[in-house]
Amino acid sequence: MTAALTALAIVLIQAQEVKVPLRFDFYYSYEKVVEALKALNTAYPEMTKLDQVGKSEEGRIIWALTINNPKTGEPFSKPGVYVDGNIHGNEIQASEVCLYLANRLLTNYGKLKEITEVVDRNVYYIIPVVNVDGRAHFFDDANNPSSNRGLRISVDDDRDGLYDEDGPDDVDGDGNITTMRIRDTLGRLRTDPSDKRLMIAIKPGEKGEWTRLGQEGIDNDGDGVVNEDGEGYVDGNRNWGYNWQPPYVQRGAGNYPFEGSGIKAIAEWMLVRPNIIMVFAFHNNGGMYLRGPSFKAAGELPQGDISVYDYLGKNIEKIVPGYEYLISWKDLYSTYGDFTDFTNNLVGSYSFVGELFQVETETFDGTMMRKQEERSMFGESSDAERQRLLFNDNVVQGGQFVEWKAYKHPLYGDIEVGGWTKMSSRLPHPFMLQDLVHRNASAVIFTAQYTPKVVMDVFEVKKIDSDLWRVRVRLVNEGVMPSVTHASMKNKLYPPDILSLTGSGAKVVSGGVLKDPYMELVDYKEYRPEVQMCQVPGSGKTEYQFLVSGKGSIELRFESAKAGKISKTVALK
Ligand SMILES: [Ca+2]
Ligand SMILES: [Ca+2]
Ligand SMILES: [Ca+2]
Ligand SMILES: [Ca+2]
Ligand SMILES: [Zn+2]
Repeated sequence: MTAALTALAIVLIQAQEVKVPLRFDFYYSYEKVVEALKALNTAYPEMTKLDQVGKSEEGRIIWALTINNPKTGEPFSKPGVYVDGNIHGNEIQASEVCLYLANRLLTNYGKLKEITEVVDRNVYYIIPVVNVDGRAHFFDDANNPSSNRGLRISVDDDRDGLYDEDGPDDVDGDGNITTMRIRDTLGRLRTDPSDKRLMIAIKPGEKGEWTRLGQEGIDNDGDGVVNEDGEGYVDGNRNWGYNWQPPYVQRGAGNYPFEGSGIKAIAEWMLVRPNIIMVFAFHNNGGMYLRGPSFKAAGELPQGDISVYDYLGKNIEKIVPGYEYLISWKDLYSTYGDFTDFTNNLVGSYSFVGELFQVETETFDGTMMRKQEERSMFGESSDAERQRLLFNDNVVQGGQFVEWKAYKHPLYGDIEVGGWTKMSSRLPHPFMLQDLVHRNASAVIFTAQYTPKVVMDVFEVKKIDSDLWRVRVRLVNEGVMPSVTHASMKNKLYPPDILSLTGSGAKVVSGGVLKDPYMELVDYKEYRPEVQMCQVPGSGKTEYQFLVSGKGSIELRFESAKAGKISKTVALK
Protein backbone atom coordinates (compact mmCIF):
# COMPACT_ATOMS: atom_id res chain seq x y z
CA MET A 1 0.00 0.00 0.00
CA THR A 2 1.30 3.48 -0.73
CA ALA A 3 1.63 5.93 2.12
CA ALA A 4 -1.33 7.89 0.75
CA LEU A 5 -3.53 4.78 0.69
CA THR A 6 -2.40 3.82 4.22
CA ALA A 7 -3.31 7.33 5.35
CA LEU A 8 -6.70 7.00 3.65
CA ALA A 9 -7.35 3.63 5.33
CA ILE A 10 -6.54 5.17 8.73
CA VAL A 11 -8.86 8.13 8.01
CA LEU A 12 -11.71 5.75 7.04
CA ILE A 13 -11.32 3.71 10.24
CA GLN A 14 -11.14 6.86 12.34
CA ALA A 15 -14.39 8.08 10.78
CA GLN A 16 -16.34 5.02 11.96
CA GLU A 17 -18.37 5.07 15.13
CA VAL A 18 -16.87 3.30 18.13
CA LYS A 19 -19.10 0.51 19.45
CA VAL A 20 -18.95 -1.91 22.38
CA PRO A 21 -17.52 -4.55 22.17
CA LEU A 22 -14.52 -2.59 20.98
CA ARG A 23 -12.51 -3.63 17.93
CA PHE A 24 -8.77 -4.15 18.03
CA ASP A 25 -7.78 -4.32 14.39
CA PHE A 26 -6.74 -0.68 14.15
CA TYR A 27 -5.12 2.02 16.28
CA TYR A 28 -7.31 4.50 18.13
CA SER A 29 -6.51 8.20 17.78
CA TYR A 30 -6.70 10.21 21.01
CA GLU A 31 -10.26 11.25 20.10
CA LYS A 32 -11.20 7.63 19.39
CA VAL A 33 -9.77 6.50 22.74
CA VAL A 34 -12.03 9.05 24.44
CA GLU A 35 -15.01 7.84 22.39
CA ALA A 36 -14.21 4.25 23.35
CA LEU A 37 -14.07 5.14 27.06
CA LYS A 38 -17.38 6.97 26.81
CA ALA A 39 -18.92 4.04 24.94
CA LEU A 40 -17.81 1.61 27.69
CA ASN A 41 -19.10 3.97 30.36
CA THR A 42 -22.47 4.28 28.58
CA ALA A 43 -22.75 0.51 28.06
CA TYR A 44 -21.84 -0.28 31.69
CA PRO A 45 -23.08 2.64 33.81
CA GLU A 46 -23.25 0.62 37.05
CA MET A 47 -19.80 -0.90 36.75
CA THR A 48 -17.83 2.09 35.46
CA LYS A 49 -17.05 5.67 36.27
CA LEU A 50 -15.30 8.04 33.90
CA ASP A 51 -13.13 10.70 35.53
CA GLN A 52 -11.27 13.69 34.17
CA VAL A 53 -7.93 13.33 35.91
CA GLY A 54 -6.47 16.57 34.61
CA LYS A 55 -5.33 18.41 31.53
CA SER A 56 -2.19 18.34 29.45
CA GLU A 57 -0.03 21.28 28.41
CA GLU A 58 -2.18 21.69 25.29
CA GLY A 59 -5.42 21.37 27.22
CA ARG A 60 -6.36 17.82 26.29
CA ILE A 61 -8.18 15.87 28.98
CA ILE A 62 -6.58 12.83 30.63
CA TRP A 63 -9.37 10.33 31.25
CA ALA A 64 -9.55 7.51 33.75
CA LEU A 65 -12.04 4.66 33.66
CA THR A 66 -12.77 3.09 37.03
CA ILE A 67 -14.26 -0.39 36.93
CA ASN A 68 -15.92 -1.49 40.13
CA ASN A 69 -18.84 -3.78 40.88
CA PRO A 70 -20.84 -1.89 43.55
CA LYS A 71 -22.55 -5.15 44.55
CA THR A 72 -19.25 -6.46 45.97
CA GLY A 73 -18.39 -3.21 47.75
CA GLU A 74 -17.21 0.34 47.35
CA PRO A 75 -13.89 0.94 45.54
CA PHE A 76 -11.91 1.66 48.70
CA SER A 77 -13.04 -1.61 50.25
CA LYS A 78 -11.02 -3.50 47.60
CA PRO A 79 -7.45 -3.69 46.36
CA GLY A 80 -6.84 -1.25 43.50
CA VAL A 81 -5.29 -2.42 40.23
CA TYR A 82 -4.03 0.59 38.29
CA VAL A 83 -3.17 0.27 34.60
CA ASP A 84 -1.91 2.99 32.29
CA GLY A 85 -0.15 3.43 28.98
CA ASN A 86 1.30 5.81 26.44
CA ILE A 87 3.25 8.05 28.84
CA HIS A 88 5.63 8.12 25.90
CA GLY A 89 3.60 9.71 23.11
CA ASN A 90 4.86 7.38 20.38
CA GLU A 91 4.20 4.15 22.31
CA ILE A 92 0.60 4.00 21.24
CA GLN A 93 -0.32 0.30 21.47
CA ALA A 94 -0.07 0.64 25.25
CA SER A 95 -3.44 2.41 25.14
CA GLU A 96 -5.01 -0.38 23.11
CA VAL A 97 -3.90 -2.82 25.85
CA CYS A 98 -5.70 -0.63 28.42
CA LEU A 99 -8.84 -0.40 26.29
CA TYR A 100 -8.76 -4.13 25.60
CA LEU A 101 -8.46 -4.88 29.30
CA ALA A 102 -11.45 -2.66 30.12
CA ASN A 103 -13.47 -4.13 27.26
CA ARG A 104 -12.51 -7.69 28.25
CA LEU A 105 -13.43 -7.26 31.92
CA LEU A 106 -16.76 -5.56 31.19
CA THR A 107 -18.01 -7.62 28.26
CA ASN A 108 -17.16 -10.93 29.93
CA TYR A 109 -18.37 -10.18 33.44
CA GLY A 110 -20.91 -12.82 34.37
CA LYS A 111 -19.94 -14.93 31.35
CA LEU A 112 -16.46 -16.20 32.17
CA LYS A 113 -15.92 -17.36 35.75
CA GLU A 114 -12.29 -16.16 35.89
CA ILE A 115 -13.19 -12.69 34.65
CA THR A 116 -16.18 -12.42 36.99
CA GLU A 117 -13.97 -13.31 39.95
CA VAL A 118 -11.25 -10.78 39.22
CA VAL A 119 -13.82 -8.05 38.58
CA ASP A 120 -15.54 -8.75 41.91
CA ARG A 121 -12.27 -8.95 43.79
CA ASN A 122 -10.67 -5.61 42.82
CA VAL A 123 -11.30 -2.11 41.60
CA TYR A 124 -9.54 -1.18 38.33
CA TYR A 125 -8.22 2.27 37.61
CA ILE A 126 -7.40 2.55 33.91
CA ILE A 127 -5.75 5.56 32.27
CA PRO A 128 -5.24 4.49 28.64
CA VAL A 129 -3.41 7.65 27.53
CA VAL A 130 -1.09 9.47 29.91
CA ASN A 131 0.66 11.63 27.30
CA VAL A 132 -2.48 12.79 25.53
CA ASP A 133 -0.68 15.50 23.53
CA GLY A 134 1.98 13.03 22.46
CA ARG A 135 -0.59 10.55 21.15
CA ALA A 136 -2.48 13.26 19.26
CA HIS A 137 0.71 14.56 17.66
CA PHE A 138 1.97 11.06 16.87
CA PHE A 139 -1.16 10.42 14.82
CA ASP A 140 -1.46 13.87 13.26
CA ASP A 141 2.15 14.87 12.54
CA ALA A 142 5.01 13.45 10.55
CA ASN A 143 7.03 11.21 12.88
CA ASN A 144 9.50 8.41 13.03
CA PRO A 145 8.70 5.38 15.24
CA SER A 146 10.50 6.99 18.21
CA SER A 147 9.55 10.65 17.94
CA ASN A 148 6.90 12.56 19.86
CA ARG A 149 7.83 10.76 23.02
CA GLY A 150 7.99 13.70 25.42
CA LEU A 151 5.59 16.21 26.94
CA ARG A 152 4.69 19.46 25.17
CA ILE A 153 7.04 21.58 27.26
CA SER A 154 9.60 23.54 25.24
CA VAL A 155 13.23 22.89 26.08
CA ASP A 156 16.23 24.64 24.54
CA ASP A 157 18.26 21.50 23.85
CA ASP A 158 21.23 23.24 22.23
CA ARG A 159 21.22 26.23 24.63
CA ASP A 160 21.18 28.92 21.98
CA GLY A 161 18.34 30.86 23.60
CA LEU A 162 15.75 29.56 21.14
CA TYR A 163 13.26 26.85 22.02
CA ASP A 164 12.47 23.91 19.73
CA GLU A 165 13.61 25.94 16.74
CA ASP A 166 14.99 23.11 14.62
CA GLY A 167 13.36 19.70 14.72
CA PRO A 168 13.18 17.12 11.94
CA ASP A 169 11.15 18.04 8.85
CA ASP A 170 9.15 15.80 6.57
CA VAL A 171 10.99 17.02 3.48
CA ASP A 172 9.07 14.79 1.05
CA GLY A 173 5.73 15.31 2.77
CA ASP A 174 4.80 11.63 3.12
CA GLY A 175 3.90 11.77 6.82
CA ASN A 176 7.03 9.94 7.92
CA ILE A 177 10.32 11.20 9.25
CA THR A 178 12.68 8.75 7.63
CA THR A 179 16.41 9.02 7.07
CA MET A 180 18.65 10.94 4.70
CA ARG A 181 21.72 9.50 2.97
CA ILE A 182 24.30 10.93 0.60
CA ARG A 183 26.60 9.26 -1.93
CA ASP A 184 30.10 9.14 -0.42
CA THR A 185 32.96 6.94 -1.59
CA LEU A 186 34.58 7.53 1.79
CA GLY A 187 31.40 6.48 3.59
CA ARG A 188 31.25 3.43 5.86
CA LEU A 189 28.17 1.93 4.21
CA ARG A 190 27.34 0.31 0.88
CA THR A 191 24.18 -1.02 -0.71
CA ASP A 192 23.25 -4.50 0.48
CA PRO A 193 23.59 -6.75 -2.61
CA SER A 194 20.71 -8.94 -1.41
CA ASP A 195 18.25 -6.05 -1.04
CA LYS A 196 19.03 -2.66 -2.51
CA ARG A 197 16.83 -0.92 0.06
CA LEU A 198 19.29 -1.85 2.81
CA MET A 199 22.78 -0.64 3.55
CA ILE A 200 25.50 -2.74 5.11
CA ALA A 201 28.81 -1.84 6.69
CA ILE A 202 31.85 -2.00 4.45
CA LYS A 203 34.61 -4.45 5.29
CA PRO A 204 38.19 -3.19 5.75
CA GLY A 205 39.59 -2.35 2.29
CA GLU A 206 36.17 -2.06 0.62
CA LYS A 207 35.04 1.17 -0.99
CA GLY A 208 32.17 3.00 0.64
CA GLU A 209 29.02 4.16 -1.12
CA TRP A 210 26.86 5.99 1.41
CA THR A 211 26.96 8.17 4.48
CA ARG A 212 23.91 8.40 6.66
CA LEU A 213 22.98 12.02 7.41
CA GLY A 214 20.42 11.37 10.10
CA GLN A 215 16.72 12.09 10.27
CA GLU A 216 14.89 13.94 7.54
CA GLY A 217 15.29 17.67 8.06
CA ILE A 218 16.78 20.98 7.09
CA ASP A 219 18.62 23.66 9.06
CA ASN A 220 15.49 25.60 10.00
CA ASP A 221 17.26 28.37 11.92
CA GLY A 222 20.35 28.64 9.73
CA ASP A 223 22.85 27.96 12.51
CA GLY A 224 24.78 25.43 10.45
CA VAL A 225 23.38 22.40 12.30
CA VAL A 226 20.45 20.24 11.18
CA ASN A 227 17.76 19.02 13.63
CA GLU A 228 19.59 20.22 16.74
CA ASP A 229 16.59 21.30 18.82
CA GLY A 230 13.36 19.41 18.26
CA GLU A 231 10.02 19.40 20.04
CA GLY A 232 10.39 19.25 23.86
CA TYR A 233 12.15 17.54 25.64
CA VAL A 234 10.70 16.67 28.99
CA ASP A 235 10.16 12.96 29.38
CA GLY A 236 6.97 12.21 31.32
CA ASN A 237 8.61 9.12 32.73
CA ARG A 238 11.55 11.05 34.28
CA ASN A 239 9.47 13.78 35.89
CA TRP A 240 7.99 12.03 38.94
CA GLY A 241 8.71 13.11 42.50
CA TYR A 242 10.66 10.13 43.72
CA ASN A 243 14.44 10.23 43.31
CA TRP A 244 14.05 12.96 40.70
CA GLN A 245 17.38 14.22 39.39
CA PRO A 246 18.04 17.38 37.36
CA PRO A 247 18.58 17.25 33.58
CA TYR A 248 22.39 17.12 33.86
CA VAL A 249 21.97 13.74 35.58
CA GLN A 250 18.79 12.55 33.89
CA ARG A 251 17.97 13.72 30.39
CA GLY A 252 14.33 14.76 30.08
CA ALA A 253 13.84 15.29 33.83
CA GLY A 254 12.30 18.75 33.40
CA ASN A 255 13.03 21.77 35.59
CA TYR A 256 11.41 20.26 38.66
CA PRO A 257 9.42 17.13 39.60
CA PHE A 258 5.80 17.13 38.40
CA GLU A 259 6.46 19.94 35.90
CA GLY A 260 4.18 18.08 33.49
CA SER A 261 0.64 19.20 34.32
CA GLY A 262 -0.77 15.78 33.43
CA ILE A 263 1.94 14.00 35.42
CA LYS A 264 1.11 16.08 38.50
CA ALA A 265 -2.62 15.51 38.03
CA ILE A 266 -2.15 11.74 37.82
CA ALA A 267 0.08 11.72 40.91
CA GLU A 268 -2.57 13.58 42.91
CA TRP A 269 -5.29 11.29 41.57
CA MET A 270 -3.33 8.21 42.64
CA LEU A 271 -2.39 9.52 46.08
CA VAL A 272 -6.06 9.82 47.07
CA ARG A 273 -6.52 6.17 46.08
CA PRO A 274 -4.37 4.49 48.73
CA ASN A 275 -5.92 1.11 47.95
CA ILE A 276 -3.78 0.83 44.78
CA ILE A 277 -1.56 -2.20 45.34
CA MET A 278 -0.78 -3.21 41.75
CA VAL A 279 0.41 -1.00 38.92
CA PHE A 280 1.01 -1.79 35.27
CA ALA A 281 2.53 0.92 33.08
CA PHE A 282 2.61 -0.06 29.42
CA HIS A 283 5.26 1.12 26.99
CA ASN A 284 6.94 -0.15 23.87
CA ASN A 285 9.10 -1.99 23.05
CA GLY A 286 11.28 -5.07 23.46
CA GLY A 287 9.02 -7.63 25.12
CA MET A 288 9.84 -7.13 28.79
CA TYR A 289 8.13 -6.96 32.13
CA LEU A 290 10.37 -4.82 34.29
CA ARG A 291 10.29 -4.45 38.03
CA GLY A 292 12.20 -1.94 40.16
CA PRO A 293 14.26 -0.58 41.56
CA SER A 294 15.13 1.78 38.74
CA PHE A 295 18.59 2.67 39.97
CA LYS A 296 21.32 0.69 41.65
CA ALA A 297 21.81 2.87 44.73
CA ALA A 298 18.24 2.08 45.83
CA GLY A 299 19.51 -1.34 46.88
CA GLU A 300 17.53 -4.55 46.44
CA LEU A 301 13.85 -4.75 47.35
CA PRO A 302 12.76 -6.52 50.53
CA GLN A 303 12.84 -10.29 49.99
CA GLY A 304 9.10 -10.64 50.65
CA ASP A 305 8.37 -8.30 47.75
CA ILE A 306 10.85 -10.03 45.44
CA SER A 307 8.97 -13.31 46.02
CA VAL A 308 5.72 -11.68 44.87
CA TYR A 309 7.37 -10.23 41.75
CA ASP A 310 9.08 -13.53 40.94
CA TYR A 311 5.84 -15.47 41.15
CA LEU A 312 3.99 -13.00 38.93
CA GLY A 313 6.87 -12.28 36.55
CA LYS A 314 7.70 -15.92 35.86
CA ASN A 315 4.05 -16.67 35.07
CA ILE A 316 3.71 -13.59 32.87
CA GLU A 317 6.69 -14.83 30.83
CA LYS A 318 4.51 -17.83 29.94
CA ILE A 319 1.37 -15.80 29.23
CA VAL A 320 3.26 -13.54 26.84
CA PRO A 321 5.73 -15.87 25.10
CA GLY A 322 9.10 -14.33 24.29
CA TYR A 323 8.73 -11.57 26.86
CA GLU A 324 11.23 -11.53 29.70
CA TYR A 325 10.77 -10.63 33.34
CA LEU A 326 13.69 -8.34 34.24
CA ILE A 327 14.96 -5.80 36.77
CA SER A 328 15.05 -2.35 35.24
CA TRP A 329 18.32 -0.82 36.46
CA LYS A 330 20.24 -4.08 36.19
CA ASP A 331 18.94 -5.55 32.96
CA LEU A 332 18.07 -2.35 31.11
CA TYR A 333 19.38 0.99 32.40
CA SER A 334 19.08 3.28 35.40
CA THR A 335 16.42 5.95 35.43
CA TYR A 336 15.63 8.74 37.87
CA GLY A 337 12.24 10.21 38.61
CA ASP A 338 10.38 7.43 36.86
CA PHE A 339 6.78 6.47 37.42
CA THR A 340 7.14 3.04 38.95
CA ASP A 341 9.68 4.21 41.52
CA PHE A 342 7.02 6.73 42.49
CA THR A 343 4.29 4.08 42.72
CA ASN A 344 6.46 1.53 44.53
CA ASN A 345 7.76 3.99 47.08
CA LEU A 346 4.99 6.56 47.49
CA VAL A 347 1.80 4.80 46.43
CA GLY A 348 2.90 1.54 48.04
CA SER A 349 2.19 -0.76 45.15
CA TYR A 350 3.82 -3.55 43.23
CA SER A 351 4.59 -2.28 39.74
CA PHE A 352 5.48 -3.67 36.36
CA VAL A 353 6.55 -1.74 33.30
CA GLY A 354 5.31 -3.74 30.33
CA GLU A 355 7.49 -3.13 27.27
CA LEU A 356 5.15 -4.28 24.52
CA PHE A 357 6.09 -5.72 21.15
CA GLN A 358 9.09 -7.51 19.77
CA VAL A 359 10.10 -6.50 16.29
CA GLU A 360 11.81 -9.91 16.06
CA THR A 361 8.36 -11.44 15.57
CA GLU A 362 7.99 -9.73 12.19
CA THR A 363 9.52 -12.33 9.91
CA PHE A 364 8.46 -13.76 6.58
CA ASP A 365 8.16 -17.33 7.83
CA GLY A 366 6.75 -16.47 11.26
CA THR A 367 9.75 -17.86 13.16
CA MET A 368 10.93 -15.39 15.72
CA MET A 369 14.34 -13.91 14.95
CA ARG A 370 17.15 -13.91 17.42
CA LYS A 371 17.21 -10.77 19.51
CA GLN A 372 19.33 -8.19 17.77
CA GLU A 373 22.33 -8.45 20.05
CA GLU A 374 24.90 -8.86 17.34
CA ARG A 375 24.63 -5.54 15.60
CA SER A 376 27.61 -4.39 13.62
CA MET A 377 29.64 -1.44 14.87
CA PHE A 378 27.62 0.86 12.56
CA GLY A 379 24.33 -0.11 14.12
CA GLU A 380 23.16 -2.06 11.09
CA SER A 381 21.68 -5.50 11.52
CA SER A 382 21.07 -6.55 7.97
CA ASP A 383 19.83 -10.08 8.72
CA ALA A 384 17.09 -8.74 10.92
CA GLU A 385 16.25 -5.89 8.56
CA ARG A 386 16.11 -8.25 5.57
CA GLN A 387 13.58 -10.37 7.44
CA ARG A 388 11.57 -7.31 8.31
CA LEU A 389 11.51 -6.23 4.67
CA LEU A 390 10.33 -9.69 3.63
CA PHE A 391 7.59 -9.34 6.22
CA ASN A 392 6.76 -5.89 4.82
CA ASP A 393 6.63 -7.16 1.24
CA ASN A 394 4.97 -10.55 1.66
CA VAL A 395 2.99 -10.53 4.90
CA VAL A 396 1.58 -7.02 5.14
CA GLN A 397 1.96 -5.94 1.51
CA GLY A 398 3.98 -2.81 2.22
CA GLY A 399 3.49 0.35 4.23
CA GLN A 400 6.38 -0.18 6.62
CA PHE A 401 9.28 1.00 4.49
CA VAL A 402 9.58 4.02 2.20
CA GLU A 403 11.76 3.36 -0.83
CA TRP A 404 14.78 5.64 -1.24
CA LYS A 405 14.13 8.57 -3.50
CA ALA A 406 16.15 11.55 -4.68
CA TYR A 407 15.80 14.87 -2.88
CA LYS A 408 17.58 18.17 -3.41
CA HIS A 409 18.56 19.29 0.08
CA PRO A 410 19.21 23.01 0.64
CA LEU A 411 22.39 22.24 2.61
CA TYR A 412 23.62 18.84 1.40
CA GLY A 413 22.61 19.04 -2.25
CA ASP A 414 21.69 15.76 -3.98
CA ILE A 415 20.69 13.21 -1.36
CA GLU A 416 18.22 10.36 -0.91
CA VAL A 417 15.41 10.01 1.58
CA GLY A 418 13.87 6.72 2.70
CA GLY A 419 13.50 4.15 5.45
CA TRP A 420 11.10 2.74 8.03
CA THR A 421 7.75 4.46 8.51
CA LYS A 422 6.36 5.73 11.78
CA MET A 423 3.86 2.85 12.10
CA SER A 424 6.66 0.26 11.81
CA SER A 425 9.44 -0.96 14.10
CA ARG A 426 7.84 -0.36 17.52
CA LEU A 427 4.21 -1.08 16.71
CA PRO A 428 2.77 -4.38 15.55
CA HIS A 429 0.95 -4.32 12.26
CA PRO A 430 -2.79 -4.09 13.12
CA PHE A 431 -3.30 -7.74 12.14
CA MET A 432 -0.98 -8.72 15.04
CA LEU A 433 -2.40 -6.17 17.44
CA GLN A 434 -5.19 -8.46 18.64
CA ASP A 435 -2.69 -11.05 19.89
CA LEU A 436 -0.58 -8.41 21.63
CA VAL A 437 -3.46 -6.73 23.44
CA HIS A 438 -5.04 -10.01 24.49
CA ARG A 439 -1.92 -11.59 25.95
CA ASN A 440 -0.77 -8.49 27.78
CA ALA A 441 -4.24 -7.78 29.18
CA SER A 442 -4.19 -11.43 30.30
CA ALA A 443 -0.99 -10.71 32.23
CA VAL A 444 -2.92 -8.04 34.13
CA ILE A 445 -5.91 -10.34 34.65
CA PHE A 446 -3.62 -13.13 35.90
CA THR A 447 -2.00 -10.74 38.39
CA ALA A 448 -5.38 -9.41 39.52
CA GLN A 449 -6.21 -12.87 40.91
CA TYR A 450 -3.41 -12.52 43.45
CA THR A 451 -4.18 -9.20 45.12
CA PRO A 452 -4.56 -9.53 48.89
CA LYS A 453 -7.82 -11.10 50.03
CA VAL A 454 -8.03 -11.32 53.78
CA VAL A 455 -10.61 -13.35 55.65
CA MET A 456 -11.05 -13.28 59.42
CA ASP A 457 -11.73 -16.28 61.58
CA VAL A 458 -12.43 -15.91 65.29
CA PHE A 459 -11.49 -19.48 66.04
CA GLU A 460 -11.70 -19.50 69.82
CA VAL A 461 -13.69 -17.71 72.51
CA LYS A 462 -12.95 -19.52 75.76
CA LYS A 463 -13.75 -18.69 79.34
CA ILE A 464 -10.54 -19.11 81.32
CA ASP A 465 -11.56 -17.47 84.62
CA SER A 466 -14.69 -16.02 86.25
CA ASP A 467 -14.43 -12.75 84.32
CA LEU A 468 -11.72 -13.53 81.79
CA TRP A 469 -12.00 -14.71 78.19
CA ARG A 470 -9.40 -15.88 75.77
CA VAL A 471 -10.14 -14.80 72.19
CA ARG A 472 -8.10 -16.11 69.30
CA VAL A 473 -8.33 -14.55 65.85
CA ARG A 474 -6.82 -15.68 62.60
CA LEU A 475 -6.31 -13.48 59.52
CA VAL A 476 -5.83 -15.56 56.39
CA ASN A 477 -4.69 -14.04 53.09
CA GLU A 478 -5.74 -15.96 49.99
CA GLY A 479 -3.75 -13.65 47.69
CA VAL A 480 -0.06 -13.88 46.80
CA MET A 481 0.44 -10.20 47.66
CA PRO A 482 0.65 -9.38 51.38
CA SER A 483 -1.97 -6.99 52.78
CA VAL A 484 0.63 -4.23 52.50
CA THR A 485 3.90 -4.32 50.56
CA HIS A 486 7.12 -4.87 52.49
CA ALA A 487 8.51 -1.68 50.94
CA SER A 488 5.56 0.33 52.33
CA MET A 489 6.19 -1.13 55.79
CA LYS A 490 9.86 -0.20 55.50
CA ASN A 491 9.06 3.32 54.23
CA LYS A 492 6.26 3.74 56.86
CA LEU A 493 4.02 4.96 54.04
CA TYR A 494 0.65 4.34 55.62
CA PRO A 495 -0.74 3.70 59.05
CA PRO A 496 -0.09 -0.03 59.29
CA ASP A 497 -2.90 -2.53 58.96
CA ILE A 498 -4.72 -2.77 62.23
CA LEU A 499 -6.59 -5.51 64.06
CA SER A 500 -8.63 -4.10 66.92
CA LEU A 501 -10.93 -5.50 69.56
CA THR A 502 -13.66 -3.34 71.11
CA GLY A 503 -16.79 -3.93 73.20
CA SER A 504 -18.85 -1.66 75.43
CA GLY A 505 -18.76 -4.11 78.33
CA ALA A 506 -15.33 -5.51 77.64
CA LYS A 507 -11.76 -4.50 78.37
CA VAL A 508 -8.73 -5.96 76.67
CA VAL A 509 -6.26 -6.95 79.37
CA SER A 510 -3.57 -8.16 77.02
CA GLY A 511 -3.12 -9.03 73.40
CA GLY A 512 -0.47 -9.98 70.93
CA VAL A 513 0.69 -12.22 68.12
CA LEU A 514 0.00 -15.86 68.83
CA LYS A 515 3.32 -17.46 67.93
CA ASP A 516 2.46 -20.99 68.97
CA PRO A 517 -1.09 -22.00 69.97
CA TYR A 518 0.04 -25.29 71.59
CA MET A 519 2.81 -23.79 73.70
CA GLU A 520 0.68 -20.68 74.28
CA LEU A 521 3.52 -18.55 73.12
CA VAL A 522 2.24 -15.00 72.67
CA ASP A 523 4.23 -11.93 71.74
CA TYR A 524 2.24 -9.51 73.90
CA LYS A 525 2.04 -5.84 72.97
CA GLU A 526 2.84 -3.64 75.94
CA TYR A 527 0.63 -0.59 75.36
CA ARG A 528 -2.93 -0.46 74.00
CA PRO A 529 -3.20 -4.22 73.53
CA GLU A 530 -6.66 -3.75 71.96
CA VAL A 531 -4.95 -2.42 68.81
CA GLN A 532 -2.54 -4.72 67.00
CA MET A 533 -0.42 -3.58 64.03
CA CYS A 534 -0.18 -6.22 61.38
CA GLN A 535 0.75 -7.31 57.90
CA VAL A 536 -0.98 -10.41 56.63
CA PRO A 537 1.56 -12.31 54.53
CA GLY A 538 0.74 -13.47 51.01
CA SER A 539 -0.60 -17.06 50.86
CA GLY A 540 -0.37 -17.15 54.63
CA LYS A 541 -1.88 -16.28 57.94
CA THR A 542 -1.26 -14.43 61.14
CA GLU A 543 -2.89 -15.22 64.49
CA TYR A 544 -3.60 -13.09 67.55
CA GLN A 545 -4.63 -13.79 71.10
CA PHE A 546 -6.52 -11.39 73.35
CA LEU A 547 -7.38 -11.77 77.02
CA VAL A 548 -10.62 -9.89 77.62
CA SER A 549 -12.44 -9.16 80.84
CA GLY A 550 -16.14 -8.29 80.91
CA LYS A 551 -19.21 -9.47 79.12
CA GLY A 552 -21.50 -8.90 76.18
CA SER A 553 -20.41 -8.81 72.59
CA ILE A 554 -17.12 -7.72 71.14
CA GLU A 555 -16.22 -6.47 67.68
CA LEU A 556 -13.03 -7.47 65.89
CA ARG A 557 -12.01 -5.16 63.08
CA PHE A 558 -9.31 -5.54 60.48
CA GLU A 559 -8.51 -2.33 58.61
CA SER A 560 -6.06 -2.13 55.75
CA ALA A 561 -5.40 0.61 53.19
CA LYS A 562 -4.89 -2.00 50.48
CA ALA A 563 -6.85 -5.05 51.58
CA GLY A 564 -10.07 -3.42 52.74
CA LYS A 565 -11.92 -3.68 56.01
CA ILE A 566 -13.50 -6.66 57.75
CA SER A 567 -15.35 -6.82 61.01
CA LYS A 568 -16.85 -9.61 63.07
CA THR A 569 -18.97 -9.46 66.16
CA VAL A 570 -18.90 -12.34 68.63
CA ALA A 571 -20.45 -12.84 72.06
CA LEU A 572 -18.37 -13.59 75.11
CA LYS A 573 -20.11 -16.83 76.05
CA1 LIG B 1 17.59 25.97 20.84
CA1 LIG C 1 13.74 21.14 22.30
CA1 LIG D 1 9.20 11.90 4.85
CA1 LIG E 1 19.76 24.41 12.97
ZN1 LIG F 1 8.33 4.14 27.04
